[in-house]
Amino acid sequence: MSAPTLQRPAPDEADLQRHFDAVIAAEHRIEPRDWMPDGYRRTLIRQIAQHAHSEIIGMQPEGDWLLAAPSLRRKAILLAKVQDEAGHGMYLYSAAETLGADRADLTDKLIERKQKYSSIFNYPTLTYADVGVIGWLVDGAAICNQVPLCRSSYGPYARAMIRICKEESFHQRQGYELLMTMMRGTPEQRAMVQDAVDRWWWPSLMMFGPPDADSPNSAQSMAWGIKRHSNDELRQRYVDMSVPQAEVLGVTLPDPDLEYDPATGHHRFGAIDWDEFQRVLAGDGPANAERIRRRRAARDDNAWVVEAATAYASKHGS
Ligand code: BYC
Repeated sequence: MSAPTLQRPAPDEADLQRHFDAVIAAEHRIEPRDWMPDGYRRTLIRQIAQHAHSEIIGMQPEGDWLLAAPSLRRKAILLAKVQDEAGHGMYLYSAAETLGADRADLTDKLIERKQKYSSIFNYPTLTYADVGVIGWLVDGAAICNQVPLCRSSYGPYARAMIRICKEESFHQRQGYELLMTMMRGTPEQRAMVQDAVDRWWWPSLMMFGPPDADSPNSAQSMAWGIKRHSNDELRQRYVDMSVPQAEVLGVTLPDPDLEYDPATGHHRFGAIDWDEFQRVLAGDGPANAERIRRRRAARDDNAWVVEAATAYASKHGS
């Protein structure tokens, strides 16, 4: 007669939920094999996929200047930056895969416009000053938004963000250095920088998402420790950070209502055009159609490479 096997009863859903809540309350990390509520998994896949899509689509506006960079040095810097964005996309798609998402399925959802990417990348880069302003303002906003995500409650996302933020800091500095160089140049170069700042300032404020009162996901995402600060908190932090940088650079931020409030220690700023934001999200920004068209072409034109690599891998058992 064989000895009876001792089996612990499987924990029921309420136990699992209690354990999950305790991990979140203790500010520990949830890891891929841990039980998690379906809503937590869905929210993470949504946010991480959108973030990955933003990195990949974000290669386009700057990539447009690779063949027209003004010097070999600028070209090498820009090439490295655009390659970094591809790397960020890869880390993030990998993080989404740990949640059970399929990478090809996410790419399809981006192309079919079932998942979003950052509104900012639907604006065109008209001059080389835009490359500098993307580095300064867009990467600056990204750092502001993403440093707190290094403490996100989901382990693979938080760890991916650490490396991404280090690289984003380099991106921000290269942008600022490029703008500093242009501002020390000719009146035409200074005018190009001011024009780029005028076009990118308001869209960069929109990167932080809708106002807290109109942000359907914030409260739950903050309760789960996915987001650490609200959209408006981060936007304010970004404005406060950018004003002194604009002064050092010698540019004017295009907001007549921008003013320091000594009572709060923050800068008040003017009304954001949320209609424009909604139009861009709905697919009607200046470059939405072009961004998706190129992404679709990249998938379709390169499908044979994926097929060949898959066939090779299956033959060689890897
Ligand atoms: N653009 O409830 P909310 C980069 C959507 S990469 C488009 O506040 P949530 C870089 C939002 O998704 C920059 N959509 O949402 C790359 C939601 O839609 P769904 C990307 C936006 O998630 C290359 C709805 O509006 N960074 O910097 O709590 C070169 C309601 O919003 C936007 C990240 O992805 C927007 N701006 O908060 C250079 C960071 N804002 O899904 C630079 C990670 C909101 O309900 N993501 N929506 O249909 C986040 O931190 C958060 O997802 C957000 C939004 C703060 C963006």
